[in-house]
Amino acid sequence: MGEGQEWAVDGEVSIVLTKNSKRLLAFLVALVLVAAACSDDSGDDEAADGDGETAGGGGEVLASVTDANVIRCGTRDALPGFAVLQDDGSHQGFDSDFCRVIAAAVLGDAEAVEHVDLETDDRFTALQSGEVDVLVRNTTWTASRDGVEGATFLQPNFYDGQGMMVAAGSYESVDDMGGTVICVASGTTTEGNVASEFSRRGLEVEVLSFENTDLIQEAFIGGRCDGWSADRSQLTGLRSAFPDGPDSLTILPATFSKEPLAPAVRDGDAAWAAAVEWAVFATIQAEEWGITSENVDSFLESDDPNIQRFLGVEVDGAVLDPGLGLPADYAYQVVKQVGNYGEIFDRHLTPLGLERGVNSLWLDGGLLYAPPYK
Ligand SMILES: N[C@@H](CCC(=O)N[C@@H](CS)C(=O)NCC(=O)O)C(=O)O
Repeated sequence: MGEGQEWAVDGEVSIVLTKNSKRLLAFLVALVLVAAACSDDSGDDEAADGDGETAGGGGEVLASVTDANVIRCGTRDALPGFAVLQDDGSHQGFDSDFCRVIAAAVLGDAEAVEHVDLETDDRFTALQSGEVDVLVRNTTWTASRDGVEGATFLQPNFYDGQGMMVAAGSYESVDDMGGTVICVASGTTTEGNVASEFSRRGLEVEVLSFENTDLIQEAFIGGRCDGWSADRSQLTGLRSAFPDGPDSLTILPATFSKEPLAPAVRDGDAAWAAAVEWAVFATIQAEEWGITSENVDSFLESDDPNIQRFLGVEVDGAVLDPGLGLPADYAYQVVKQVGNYGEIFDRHLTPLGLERGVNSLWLDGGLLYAPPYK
């Protein structure tokens, strides 16, 4: 993508015994059908053992999270706008709120979250080892990570792209930065992208990698870095909190990668993955219907059966249970306790000057689209 160019890209089945015997019967019929469908699935053992079983793949994490009544969410403590540890010990930010979205959906309590601070380099090990149940940590979904890190990536909560930040007045374009030193965080997509981008432009570069952003900032202030490269959203947040003030830094116009930042869970638990993913979808769908934390109660009286189902209201004498292992009112709890996608964005990212851009709803030309809850 060229300089100055606009960036425009692009269940264990959870059986809930209710007094409603009809519903149980319908469930058992569905279960038999699923089993039949699976046995028909000749030659594809992997599908039968995994996602092919709909709400049946794994479920251990979903069960352990429910038992513990808390979600251990891998995140960060010093990323302005996304996840910042406050003096009172709470976490504030866009990613922190998506940890709460998952807790509100699964446990009905947005505060049932243990925010686990992870260094960039340690995040996949923490996920693989079970130290955390989910990662919501400005983590880019890539093929290699999907393939070798034992991670299942879900609906991105922020579509980003990599950029370059420099001292104001020092450089106008990446093309002017041949032979410079660029500072990045280690264990990130950022490192490799800098090398590829400079090579693509026919420029020499030295990449200096640091464990975290505090160290990058120190090096930058100490004059060791000509440029600081990271996801644009991060650069925006970091610039806003820069000790010499935001105006002392410029983010160059070029965006030179796709960085879909997505929640990730450990491979092998399709039920847990589905629960997390549908929690994120709820924020998007709620925004599409104009349902907010403020007005959600009025929607409980909606005449629209789609909205009623979404909020866990009875339609034709039954509450929809799609077999995701989520409580019927999960979307209501997400919106009521945390808000819809737009509210979360406005709370944390709009104040930084970030625009919705590709993170707008599909109806507004963006990439955010939730499948129907039916
Ligand atoms: N999205 C990229 C970069 C994510 C990342 O970890 N960035 C670093 C560099 S800004 C970060 O979050 N640092 C926060 C910190 O370690 O303080 C990835 O998944 O590799």
